[in-house]
Amino acid sequence: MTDKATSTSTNALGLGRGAYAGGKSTLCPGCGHDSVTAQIIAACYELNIPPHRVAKFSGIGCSSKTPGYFLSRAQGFNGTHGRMPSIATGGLLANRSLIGLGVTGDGDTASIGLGQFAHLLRRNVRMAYIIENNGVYGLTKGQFSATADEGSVHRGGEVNRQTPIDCCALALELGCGFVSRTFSADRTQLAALLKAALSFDGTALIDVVSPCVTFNNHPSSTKSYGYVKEHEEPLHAIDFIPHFEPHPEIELKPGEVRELTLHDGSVIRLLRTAADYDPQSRRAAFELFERARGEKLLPTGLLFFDPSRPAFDTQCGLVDEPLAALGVETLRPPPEALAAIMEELK
Ligand SMILES: Cc1ncc(C[n+]2csc(CCOP(=O)(O)OP(=O)(O)O)c2C)c(N)n1
Ligand code: SF4
Ligand SMILES: [Mg+2]
Repeated sequence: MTDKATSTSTNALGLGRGAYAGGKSTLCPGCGHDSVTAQIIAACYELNIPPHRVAKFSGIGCSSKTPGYFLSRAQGFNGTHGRMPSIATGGLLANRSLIGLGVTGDGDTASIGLGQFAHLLRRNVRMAYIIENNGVYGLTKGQFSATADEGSVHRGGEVNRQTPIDCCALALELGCGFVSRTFSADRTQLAALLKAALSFDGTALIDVVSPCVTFNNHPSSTKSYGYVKEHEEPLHAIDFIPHFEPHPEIELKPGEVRELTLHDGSVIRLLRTAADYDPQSRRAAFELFERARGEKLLPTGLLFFDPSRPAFDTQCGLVDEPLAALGVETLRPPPEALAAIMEELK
């Protein structure tokens, strides 16, 4: 598997990268969101995902426009502001064969959409949920969003005095089994996390710090390229080995690598750093958030992993077939079944 595929290369489905492309981006040149789009295209191509099996969901914002720029052959629904989670929940329950991919902004998710986001997490809807987090409402000209750090300075000089909402800490609290944070300019980490999230059996959250070059990329912004480069603290080097690939042997001393297995046999391989962070410990994750807040650090990587909670469609006991494809004989119970129900209710 390589990132250096040429334009004539095809994946195992015989599709070129072009089959995973979308329309031309209309975002500002240099916007972090375009880097996320590029990695989504690469991840879907490299995972051999048939584009029509993906269901893209978004709300309103520059970030929520991006599903127009990748996988034009996928299914998609661009919802209203902050309401993407309920649309995604309905769509993914109605058709369990779809691969859910939500792209949203910090305003869409943490400001107007916070309630919807919280319920998606506690239900564990099976989808990759990407927040393109720039600390502002880019589309409406750069007002602070609910993830703007306390003390962050607006380009007009105004200081944010409010406590930020940490979407990863909230996800951990609400039982999410895949909590991660990365930076749009960290292509290797973002690529591995995207592939793992698309393969996870539950809600997989990726909070991507994705700078808004037009409204929030000045030196006193904590969501600028410069600030993130200086404060990012990668917890591990991360690699994703899909289930259909042989797992390469690597020459490392025992204890230097941690392998996390997904339900389909894919493996997330983490190369431990000196800090030896354990992403399977909730306590370690909460301590990390606390330390990061105090020391103004931005730990990135897989912050928490627990694949044990069943996804919402499994909890609901749904049939495998898309509901729209069920025949009338399945949907309409015979008179005896109705009689049995009536008998029970007596
Ligand atoms: C109900 C409603 N309220 C407000 C708006 C105006 N509005 C559009 S996008 C947006 C914020 C987008 O911010 P974010 O989700 O962070 O996306 P970004 O543009 O930063 O990528 C707002 C407030 C709206 N479209 N609908
Ligand atoms: S306004 Fe900001 S978030 Fe929107 S496209 Fe431009 S740089 Fe990106
Ligand atoms: Mg934003």
